[in-house]
Amino acid sequence: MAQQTVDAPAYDASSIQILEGLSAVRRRPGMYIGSTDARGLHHLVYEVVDNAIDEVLAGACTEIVVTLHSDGSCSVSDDGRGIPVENHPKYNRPALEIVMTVLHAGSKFDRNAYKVSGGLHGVGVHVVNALSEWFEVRVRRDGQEYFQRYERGAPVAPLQVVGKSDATGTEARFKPDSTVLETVDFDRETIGRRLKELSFLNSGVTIQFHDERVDAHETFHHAGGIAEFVEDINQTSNVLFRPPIYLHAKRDTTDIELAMQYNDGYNETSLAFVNNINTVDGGSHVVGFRAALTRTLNDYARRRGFLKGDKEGLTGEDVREGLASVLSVKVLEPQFEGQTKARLGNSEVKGQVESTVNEKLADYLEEHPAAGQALILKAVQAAQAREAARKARELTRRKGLLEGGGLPGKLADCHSRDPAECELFIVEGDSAGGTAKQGRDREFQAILPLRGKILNVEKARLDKMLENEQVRSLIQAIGIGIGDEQDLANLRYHKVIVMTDADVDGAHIRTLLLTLFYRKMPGLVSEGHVFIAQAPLYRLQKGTRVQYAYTDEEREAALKEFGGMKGVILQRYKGLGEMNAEQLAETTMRPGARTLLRVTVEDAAHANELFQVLMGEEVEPRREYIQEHAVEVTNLDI
Ligand code: 0RA
Repeated sequence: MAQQTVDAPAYDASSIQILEGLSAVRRRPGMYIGSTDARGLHHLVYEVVDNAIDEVLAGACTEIVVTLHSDGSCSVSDDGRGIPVENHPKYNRPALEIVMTVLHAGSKFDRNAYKVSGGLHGVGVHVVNALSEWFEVRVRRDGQEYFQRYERGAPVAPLQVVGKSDATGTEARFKPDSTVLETVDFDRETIGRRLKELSFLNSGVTIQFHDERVDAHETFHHAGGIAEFVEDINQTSNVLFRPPIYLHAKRDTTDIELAMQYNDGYNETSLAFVNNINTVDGGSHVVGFRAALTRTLNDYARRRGFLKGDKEGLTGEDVREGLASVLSVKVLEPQFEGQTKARLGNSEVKGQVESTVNEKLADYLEEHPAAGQALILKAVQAAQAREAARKARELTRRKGLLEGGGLPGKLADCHSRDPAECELFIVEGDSAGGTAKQGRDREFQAILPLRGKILNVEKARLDKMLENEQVRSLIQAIGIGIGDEQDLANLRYHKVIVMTDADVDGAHIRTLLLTLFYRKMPGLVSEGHVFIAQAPLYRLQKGTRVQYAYTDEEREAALKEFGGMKGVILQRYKGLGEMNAEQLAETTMRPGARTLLRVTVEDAAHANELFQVLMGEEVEPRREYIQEHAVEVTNLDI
């Protein structure tokens, strides 16, 4: 069939406006997608996927297929209604072209009531288009198949009819532009996590995910919705009751869904979403949920005689110990606040969530006495442990543990007293510790060697943790305290650097340390003070020429540079202890020469999964998992 042009727009004032809009996006991409790093890159994928999810919310779409192609492009196809193609009177060109090129065009078509706008969300497909080397869109609707291609945001030809089709839907394929983005390398796991999350949050959809670069394929479909999400979070834990508590209600125009289930651990994994956006900084919906949980469980505990009348009752922390929960609300006009726009501001939502949870959770407890008793006993025990921990803290305070009263004997401190320039290297074992001491710059680099097992904090409460010598040394050296008595202002080193062997044991110790920081000194991680030192895996020498390789790929590249294996001495480092002090300094410790990775905590659910697999009983999957996922880090050269 001959290709047929739908509409041939003249090059007029409105097209100039459009091009100006797109070049504004290309000039300041960060303003639209937050940043131009990996996070910004993945934001492009989420933007297109969110548009397909809007079709799901409108009840018009059940299948989404996301593909990472070998040519560096990503495609997202859906079986929704298809982006409208009819002429847009204001611009006198097809609506599709307006959606693809003009600010917030999508929001003009009222596709579903619960819109995501503001902040970094719902910026519009045109932003993805503007930041793509090319973008091809294929729309099936009204019996036709339409196609248009754009390059760096501008259409290269008018919209065309390319065939007939009984189906409806949209297929968008784009190649991110490496001249405006720092990285164009999609991370399968990052994208897969978000797609999985979306499939829990929108139980009717099936999302297929293909990574053609490595021939990996996954299908996400969770008819059980957020209740299944909670089961997934708890999959490696011992749960106190099954199935999770689930409630769903509508208050005014706000749609409220909550699933929760306790496990026998001590930590909380609670996720909250507003219109499918993960509000990591909480907000009014979370405040309402927490207030209702504390109030309802206290009422129940008192009525059932679990709390004596004179006792002060259960605190919020008590009732959230061992809690896994997913709260998903849909709000008509969400106001996202905070620097990363990850907190819900709408104050009316607090009361709506609070009254819903109060009412429905009380009903649940009446109808499920066995589950009620199990969870209330857990909270009462948490309250008792809190009291024990308070006493333990008093004791340790008297011993001077928490307030800089003395430093651990094994610490080789630095001279400088300016925390901003000071660095603490946490090293595995006395022998590597000795080498690090010789190799350091004692002016600003301190060394703390740790010996033996570090306590598994996932399984221990504060009072038990403080009995562990390694943990006490760390707390003393770092200086900010522990538990709810932390003060980041007392941090003694602005860089806390974990330096472990590049083997499985090293990865294990590293993960234990990061678990400790993440769980017990969260401010240290979120403020970016935790780093991982990257030690080389190989040393290559030919004559007087020496080169270090940090990965197998680098080793291969170095061998090539040296002109092959001939005459090359290749040394594989099995541990830090095999390097001499000068080598360790020049490869791993000295600013300017070393590579540090800054530890970020992106995704509480993901971190929880890692820690729980790590702490599980099965050794083999655990080892594999640790090696594969050891830690979420972003590269940072210092
Ligand atoms: C505007 C209006 C309608 C649908 C869409 C946009 C739409 C956009 C995208 C982006 C990816 N997939 C999409 N699917 C649909 C409503 C159309 C109607 O009412 O028929």
